Amino acid sequence: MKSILDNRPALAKEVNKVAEVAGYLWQKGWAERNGGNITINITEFVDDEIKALPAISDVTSIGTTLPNLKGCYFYCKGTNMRMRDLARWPMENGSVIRILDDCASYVIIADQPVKPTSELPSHLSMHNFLIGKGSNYKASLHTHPIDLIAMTHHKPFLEKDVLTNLLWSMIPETKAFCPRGLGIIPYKLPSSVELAQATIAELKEYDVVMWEKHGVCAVGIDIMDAFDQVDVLSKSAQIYMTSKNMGFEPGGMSAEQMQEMTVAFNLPK
Ligand code: 2HA
Ligand code: ZN
Repeated sequence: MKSILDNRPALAKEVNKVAEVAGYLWQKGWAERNGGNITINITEFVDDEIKALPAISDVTSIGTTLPNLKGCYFYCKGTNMRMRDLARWPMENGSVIRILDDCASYVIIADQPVKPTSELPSHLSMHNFLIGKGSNYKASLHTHPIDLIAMTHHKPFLEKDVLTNLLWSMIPETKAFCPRGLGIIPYKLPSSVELAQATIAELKEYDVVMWEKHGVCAVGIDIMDAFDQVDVLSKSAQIYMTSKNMGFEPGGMSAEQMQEMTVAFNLPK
């Protein structure tokens, strides 16, 4: 079967990275059933032939207007599709969409009419925000990491930067590779425009945000970068939990050790 990825190695490489990450999400137990979603801004790979491709779906409303997305193209995981299937067949469990000139609706253009993720309003709002601030980030990831979600069931962890500082202090790499920390968003209905708006408000300060009792949302240069940030936070959460399971409160790196690290690695705060 013909695919939009045929003879487009640069585009195929990005979609293959999505498939690789989808496999990791499944292996980690972060992607039960259809859990989680991924979108990638692929506009830079769009040539005249792709621009001329006809719609293969009806025009569908996004639910919000996103002015920076005019003429943009995204690869999106399909709604109800499973990460474990996407890992093997990314173009059967996801599709490419074109944002229409009203900036409030889209059509699917390839390969098959797979309806995009239920979290499309929040994903596209994040891309709209990133473009607006001139960011080179192209990927948005939502997933359900067991350890990090469990931590949001404890009220004191929902205060600003409590989890950021706790997780950073478990192992030096976490601050080095997730230098902006972890934002917290109080529980909101999945897929809602309210959740999308709260997410972009937090992205001003963080690259990874927690949706209380639901999951994380991360942005990055590519999908690997977004995944790696969640992965280092999850590693820290595991060290915390393992220490608690051994019956003690982990001491964490001291303020001096954190400061030394921040200077040595030239980190922001
Ligand atoms: O796609 O994770 O939040 C399923 C979800 C929705
Ligand atoms: Zn979810």
